[in-house]
Amino acid sequence: MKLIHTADWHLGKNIEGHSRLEEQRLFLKDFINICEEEQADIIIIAGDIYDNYNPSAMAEQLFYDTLKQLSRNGDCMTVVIAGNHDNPERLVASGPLARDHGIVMAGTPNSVITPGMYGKNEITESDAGYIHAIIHGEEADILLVPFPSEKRLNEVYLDETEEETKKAASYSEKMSSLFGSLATHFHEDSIHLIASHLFVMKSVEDGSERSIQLGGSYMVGGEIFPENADYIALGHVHKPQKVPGCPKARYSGSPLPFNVRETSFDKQVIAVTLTAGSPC
Ligand SMILES: [Mn+2]
Repeated sequence: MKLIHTADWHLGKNIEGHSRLEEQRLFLKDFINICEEEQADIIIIAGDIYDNYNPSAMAEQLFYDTLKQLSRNGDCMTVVIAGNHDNPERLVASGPLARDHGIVMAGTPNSVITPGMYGKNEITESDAGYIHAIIHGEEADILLVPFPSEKRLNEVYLDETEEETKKAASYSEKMSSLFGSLATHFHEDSIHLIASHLFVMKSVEDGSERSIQLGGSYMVGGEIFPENADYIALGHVHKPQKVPGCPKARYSGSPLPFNVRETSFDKQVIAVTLTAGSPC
């Protein structure tokens, strides 16, 4: 299975009053070509599709037009999760229409995707934060954890511990417990994927990210991710990098520089070849 991972498009972003929409349009044209050339089976867009909660009609139109072309008439599955910049309800509002094009949209960690056909591929099983998909005959378990704010995380944080202990648990402990319970869905003979939008400690920011929360209480360690994940597609940090302490987790980075510091390194999208039971 060929996966293409991207994130942090920030469609509709202005810098000092200058619109970046034309540059974003050029990137997306490139991106559509890359996905076509690679014959991607699945595309993950790991959050921050838009730059703010109320994107312009032009930004929305650019997004929908791109999704339609990425779909290759429903042949490719595209998975979209919300980042901290996105309005989760608004982002997924087009979900029912997008489904015929193989597009799967998750706004919050407790989103449950309806099983069934998504374009030419199928979701056979689902739960909050989890789908099992059959894509071109290959099976994949995909954990979807859109930007988990403290409030949204508390809505899905369930375990056997007492109420008091639960309250005292740190953000990182809750995230670790969430991924632990989601990973129980992993089937042995399937590809194991994770898509999330969060900040992992020791990752290098370069200033154009809006802090997920001041004081760093939303930071998690690389060890919170399940060890048997094959690939972890992350969004939030705009510089492409492997996640310290978790080599299977990567930030694709944003496709365009959003501040001067970001002009010193190359931007990228990531292509990953996956086979169940062997390293990607
Ligand atoms: Mn971002």
